[in-house]
Amino acid sequence: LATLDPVSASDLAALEDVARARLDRGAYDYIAGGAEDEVTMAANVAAWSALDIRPHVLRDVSAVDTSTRLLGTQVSAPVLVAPSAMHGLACEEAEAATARAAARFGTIMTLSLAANLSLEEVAAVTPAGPRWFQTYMHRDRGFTRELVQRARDTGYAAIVLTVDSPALSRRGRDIRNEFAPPSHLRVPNMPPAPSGDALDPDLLALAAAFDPAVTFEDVSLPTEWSGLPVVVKGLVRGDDASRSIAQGAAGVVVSNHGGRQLDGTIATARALPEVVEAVGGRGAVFVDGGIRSGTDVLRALALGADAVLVGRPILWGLAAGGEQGVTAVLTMLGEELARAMAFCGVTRISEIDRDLLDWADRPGRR
Ligand code: FNR
Ligand code: LAC
Repeated sequence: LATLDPVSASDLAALEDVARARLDRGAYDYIAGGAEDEVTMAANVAAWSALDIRPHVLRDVSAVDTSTRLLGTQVSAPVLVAPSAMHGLACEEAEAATARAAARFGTIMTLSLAANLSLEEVAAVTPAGPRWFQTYMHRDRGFTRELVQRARDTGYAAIVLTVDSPALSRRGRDIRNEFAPPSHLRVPNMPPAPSGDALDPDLLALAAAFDPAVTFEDVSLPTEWSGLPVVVKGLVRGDDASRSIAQGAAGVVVSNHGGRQLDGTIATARALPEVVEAVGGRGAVFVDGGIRSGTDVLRALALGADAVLVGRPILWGLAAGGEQGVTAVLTMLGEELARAMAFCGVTRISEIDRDLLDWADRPGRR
């Protein structure tokens, strides 16, 4: 393999090619794949590209600033690291490399419950963060409470409560590959398996500890336990978003888990406007799924999102070049966003609005 200079990879697709060449087939497919026919996974990407932009010209764009504030945290660009399981599949340093890259770039690293490092280990490598911690509601509420209190005690600034996984999805690639994570990987934040904390070879068995009986009434529990704000991740409907906020969530992530849960779910770009309207400024609105360029970030912000989360591209960067590769991905997205803003005649994140898109309800649209 040629040694990679990730900064020279011209775009995310090129980085994915490098990652594909470096990873085992099983690991690559686990990351790249989705549920069932992968219709939603593809629709996520296509729906962003389908949004036509109406750039302004002749405005002074000599100084473009992509920085913004999210739930009290200043970030250099509204591009966050999505929670994703087992970074040890992509890189030996695992989540430590991802967290360092996010901190260096100046954005929030969302650590997955299914990380290969403990939340304390990741906090130790990036004490200043910024970091959020993602979990599910476990059947064992006491375990969940201890987890979010450990997150608070080690400087995580918010709890991301993922709610789109009440059942196990069927992922054809993993079934065909008989994918099992390598036995040296641990998932130290998960409830202990009967076999100790070694990773269960049946990956999806991990999800057996998640409580399918969780409801809106439970949304406020992590805040009651830890004092941290809760962001509800994995909804695509305005009514669910509104109810989450009414039950005490500080924000929501419009997400279909990157097409890894219910295939056929609406693309997140298409679901976002309804959620923005229903939340009506009462909380933060984030979105993920298929964001592959800075122009996509601009589109999401134009539809009313406060920020985006990025999943697979982070893992391609990690596999291709470790910490440096993740830094390259975030830098590419940040620079592309700044460029798209300049082309659109806007210099601040707060100036990006729906008027920049050829939107169906725009007056005069044919
Ligand atoms: C995920 N995702 C995810 N989400 C979550 O809440 N907890 C998790 O542990 C994981 N694990 C995970 C593993 C892998 C390999 C992937 C690709 C994704 C979903 C993730 O947070 C996000 O919603 C999607 O990845 C966004 O879509 P894109 O950017 O990958 O298209
Ligand atoms: C996944 C789980 C771990 O999407 O969230 O693979």
